[in-house]
Amino acid sequence: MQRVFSGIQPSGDLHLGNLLGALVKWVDMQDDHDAIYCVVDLHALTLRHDPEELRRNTIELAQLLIAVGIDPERAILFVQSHVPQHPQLAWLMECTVSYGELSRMTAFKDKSNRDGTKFISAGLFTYPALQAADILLYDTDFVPVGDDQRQHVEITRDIAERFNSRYGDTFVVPEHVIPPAGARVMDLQHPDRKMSKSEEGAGTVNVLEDFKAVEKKFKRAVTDSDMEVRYDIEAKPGVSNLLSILAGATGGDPVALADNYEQYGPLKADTATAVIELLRPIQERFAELQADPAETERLLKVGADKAEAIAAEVLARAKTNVGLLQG
Ligand code: ATP
Ligand code: LTN
Repeated sequence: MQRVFSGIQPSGDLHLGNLLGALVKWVDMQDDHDAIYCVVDLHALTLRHDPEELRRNTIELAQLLIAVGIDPERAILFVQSHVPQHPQLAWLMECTVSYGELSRMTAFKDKSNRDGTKFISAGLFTYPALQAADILLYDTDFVPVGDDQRQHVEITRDIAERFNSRYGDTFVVPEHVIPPAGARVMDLQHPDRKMSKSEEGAGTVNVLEDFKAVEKKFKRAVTDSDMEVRYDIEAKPGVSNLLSILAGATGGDPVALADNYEQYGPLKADTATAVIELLRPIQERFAELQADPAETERLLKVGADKAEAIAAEVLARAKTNVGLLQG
């Protein structure tokens, strides 16, 4: 069976972009793939954070992933810092990627600018090396992610190919999987930028959000003044975003869905309803899981043991090929 790996940061509240851009695909792929999913807590250290909040976010995110439909019996679900091979392989990755390549990463440029003149950690800069380690440690064939992660999967492929050509066949070269609808969910208030955990506000819909608030956010979503419902990302970013969300939530096609609407009001109302119906079972299941954090911790431990068994073998292969003595 082909292997799937993906990760998500415990850096804030899970939102609709994460759900439609990545998690829906994660759930789908666990049926016919050998699936491994990871809460990447080490990645969350690259920006300033509060330790207590990180602990809470990590366990909550794991519970949310289970609530969304990741089945820890079928997929391996674990926390990155529980498997020490990740930062170990990351060093080999750092020595296989160049300063120039890392400097070209748009996520780094965005996040280092967002923080303005404040502290920019070295970890934020070398972050793609850790991500490459995450992926390559599991002989991964496919990486389901949102469109914003395309460049990080590309650099992972470049690193794998370079390592293989320098030191002999070591890593599987992975491919990204980006869903057609929902790949890039935009902020409802600023449809020119992606919905993001770190930019919460009236334009971000959280998976755990109260339904009244969800309705209100869609009602107030920014559209435009020409009143025509048409899927055209360039000319009509706000309306196209609503159509993409509706398509992502119902499994439809955004271009075809546009034909059902003549006005913005009904499109907003239907999109809100579809999103609420998508969120309802997730919120119910999350409430149950939240009542028993010890059980989630147990499941994560089982996941980490399974992950480590695979990662240890791949790391040993990489260490041998690169010329390190086995200890
Ligand atoms: P931040 O904005 O703080 O970087 P994030 O919201 O992008 O955080 P991540 O943990 O970095 O969240 O992303 C988890 C997954 O969700 C990734 O696969 C990413 O591609 C996807 N994703 C994030 N935002 C969106 C979005 N607006 N539309 C579609 N997919 C998204
Ligand atoms: N960089 C990703 C999170 C991430 C990831 C990974 C995704 C870390 N390691 C491995 C896929 C595979 C992000 O910010 N969304």
